Amino acid sequence: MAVQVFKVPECIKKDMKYTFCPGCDHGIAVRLVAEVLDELGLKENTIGVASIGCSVTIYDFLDLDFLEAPHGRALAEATGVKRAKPDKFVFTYQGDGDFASIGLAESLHTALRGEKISSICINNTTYGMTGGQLGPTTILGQVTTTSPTGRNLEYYGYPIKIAEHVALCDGTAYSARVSLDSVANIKKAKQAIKKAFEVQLKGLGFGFVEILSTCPTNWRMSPDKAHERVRDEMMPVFKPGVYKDVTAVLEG
Ligand SMILES: Cc1ncc(C[n+]2csc(CCOP(=O)(O)OP(=O)(O)O)c2C)c(N)n1
Ligand code: SF4
Repeated sequence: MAVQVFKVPECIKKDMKYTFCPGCDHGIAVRLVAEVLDELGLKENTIGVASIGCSVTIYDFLDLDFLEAPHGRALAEATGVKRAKPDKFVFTYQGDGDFASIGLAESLHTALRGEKISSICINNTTYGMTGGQLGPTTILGQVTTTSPTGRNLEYYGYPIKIAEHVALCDGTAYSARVSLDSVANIKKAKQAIKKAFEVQLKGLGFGFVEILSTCPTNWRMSPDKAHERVRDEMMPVFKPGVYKDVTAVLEG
């Protein structure tokens, strides 16, 4: 039987220890970003902006120029970088709390302005780094450390559907939601990341991918059970799909 050899992307530092929790989907997402940067030949021309949350450690793994932004301000910082250096490829890597709670204004206004930036947002329905509190994407009924009896509609309202909101912004060129719960969906996630990066390279506007991800530690689940939860509880609420793609209009 032929043995398949997986090439480690050039962008990934070779001497790094894995620091995410076992079974966390952040690891897969970072790997996909690295593969796409390699495939598009962007390693030498990229500036990444890391946010606050478990997402921040992306700059430990990728051999790229990186800035760290205060919590929620990644896209404001990325806007400054892109405007000062329009020839650079600029992307952010953020958590859902960072993107859609403290940073919601920065995020949507970046999309409304049509900044030529790409953004990856990890939706794990909780504040991972700080211990699993209720966040903007926590599902109705979900137990968290700050909603021990489950998210209550009357008290907390509904979770935000980020990819749909980003798609409604006129400056958005691409907005999609993907999942990492299966090999087939991981492949689709990579295609979506590539699209979100390509719309920036074509100067078409803001590119966005929301990635449904696991947080086995704070969900108190095994990695397998966590992926089951993504399928059974998250995907029916946060439906994967492409919510906007201006290239489909232009090309099709
Ligand atoms: C201004 C500010 N407020 C609050 C915090 C504390 N804080 C650090 S990480 C974080 C939540 C991160 O959650 P999320 O963005 O969903 O990312 P995850 O860790 O789940 O990947 C919070 C509230 C902070 N660092 N700065
Ligand atoms: S706390 Fe959750 S999101 Fe953060 S690294 Fe651990 S499993 Fe991943």
